[in-house]
Amino acid sequence: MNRKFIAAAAQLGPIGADEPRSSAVSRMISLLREAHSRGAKLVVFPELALTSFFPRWFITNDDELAGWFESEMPSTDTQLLFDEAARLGIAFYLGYAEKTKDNHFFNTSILVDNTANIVGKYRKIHLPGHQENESWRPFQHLEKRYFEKGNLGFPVFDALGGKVGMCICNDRRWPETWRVLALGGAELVVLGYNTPLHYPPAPEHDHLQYFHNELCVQAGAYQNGLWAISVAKAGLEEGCELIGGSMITAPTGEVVARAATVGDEVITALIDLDRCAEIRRNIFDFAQHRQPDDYAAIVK
Ligand code: ING
Repeated sequence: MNRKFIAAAAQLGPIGADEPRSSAVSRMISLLREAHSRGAKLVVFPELALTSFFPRWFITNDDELAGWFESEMPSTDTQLLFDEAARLGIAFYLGYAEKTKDNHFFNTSILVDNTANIVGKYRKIHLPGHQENESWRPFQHLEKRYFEKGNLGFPVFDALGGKVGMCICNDRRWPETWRVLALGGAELVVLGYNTPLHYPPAPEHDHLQYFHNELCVQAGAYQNGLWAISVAKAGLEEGCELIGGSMITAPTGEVVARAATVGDEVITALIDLDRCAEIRRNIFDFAQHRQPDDYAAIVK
């Protein structure tokens, strides 16, 4: 049985602070339909895709902060997205801010199959940024303040005829993310991100943000012999320029599709999960060549 299917990255442009979730959802439904017209069976949306990237603000009012989170999934607004995806027979990845029933807060992603069932959940482990308001910054990055570290590990799920892993944004910069998912059998990793062009602690790296984005994903894909679909929330969002650069990357590390804008944009590519073997049976055959006895320092 061939394991080929068309996959799409559904990049989103800016989402305003006052833009209702229903607006973001209707934009995502338009992208679903565009992806469907190109034969897509999987659509990947960005990190925190329902709202503006609120960790850029120092929020002191607990109710205001809680307003950025979803306490149910699907919610009334997102039910429309689930319904349309099922109608079109499309599986999707959605990033959102999760508030659990027992009052825990995570930067979360879900994998939803083509019958609107949530078949996988991941909670962001590598939380970048800082805890306290740092007034020297032109904008904050308070993920460490607003989210708890993910508590689900790096799980891999049976979907799309193969093994699919998820991660979120900063996770993609850490080689451990990709390797743990590959050791779990992942043949495809899907992820969303919100990455500012300006990095206040090291402005001399601003011109490198697109390069670092591609470097991390291409390395992750090649060094672990897996497909990667990485999707931006992009554009000038509430005064903060977010990079685009959504990509579909092959297990060889080749970028097979790349976004050309910093707005709402669909890119697609034919994914052949069996192509992972070209890498995983050869150069990165873990059983043959990997030497974990010599890697202890990594987990100390
Ligand atoms: N955003 C950024 C990311 O890791 C960042 C934070 C930007 C870290 C630039 C380092 C350099 O892509 C999120 N949301 O993690």
